Amino acid sequence: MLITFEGSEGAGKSTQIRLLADTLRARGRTVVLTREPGGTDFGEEVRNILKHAPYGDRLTDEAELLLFIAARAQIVREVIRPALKRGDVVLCDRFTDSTVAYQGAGRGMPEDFIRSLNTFATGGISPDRTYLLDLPAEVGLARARRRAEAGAPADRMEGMQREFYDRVADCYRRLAAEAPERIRTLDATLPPEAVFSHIIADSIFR
Ligand code: Z5A
Repeated sequence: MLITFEGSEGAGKSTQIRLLADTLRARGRTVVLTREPGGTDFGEEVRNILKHAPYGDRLTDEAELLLFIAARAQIVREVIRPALKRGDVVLCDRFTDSTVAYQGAGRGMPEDFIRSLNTFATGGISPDRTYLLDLPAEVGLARARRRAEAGAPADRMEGMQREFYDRVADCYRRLAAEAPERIRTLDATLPPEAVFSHIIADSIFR
């Protein structure tokens, strides 16, 4: 089973993934926890370039898109596919929908092209379930601001204008409306335990 978590920055994806991994492991499941961009040696280097490289401001939108896709091609073949073959549960912090939302709606690149690149990178693997942690852009930005004030390093991907994050959030809501059988939308303004109670009540965990 491949389960992905999507949403804006600060929506609580990492928090929910940890809760779900702990619960599934306590039930005896083998869980592989991974993230995008990242999850492999190559992917983590790409992540560093995308988020923190000093020349990051000069990275073009096109190069950025292809880096996300390259990291995805690697994680699918090196981590996700083998884990699914073993019968493990794979929990992935962001996946294909992020590229549609951020590079498509956010950066304004053609969605059809991004979907084709996603299919190329994944070899057609699609999540069995996606949890969309839906959060108004201003709440996510405030959570990210608090993190920056607490000393987190500057992040190239978090420097966009408010309109960018509104487009991302709107795109996620549209994707959820288009694929209700896969994507479950959760109110990420609720306390973490309340959000998790909705996830663990999902019939796929019975
Ligand atoms: N990106 C892209 O553009 N295209 C792609 O194809 C892919 C990614 C795959 C990855 O950054 C960036 O890459 C991301 C999209 C882009 N960029 N932006 N901007 P990342 O992995 O570093 O960050 P993130 O994915 O945006 O996650 P995050 O900011 O680390 O947040 P999170 O994992 O969703 O939330 P969290 O760490 O669990 O919680 C954040 C804080 O809120 C923390 O202090 C928690 O204690 C608190 N929190 C968590 N849940 C709650 C609730 N329910 N209430 C109140 N407070 C909460």
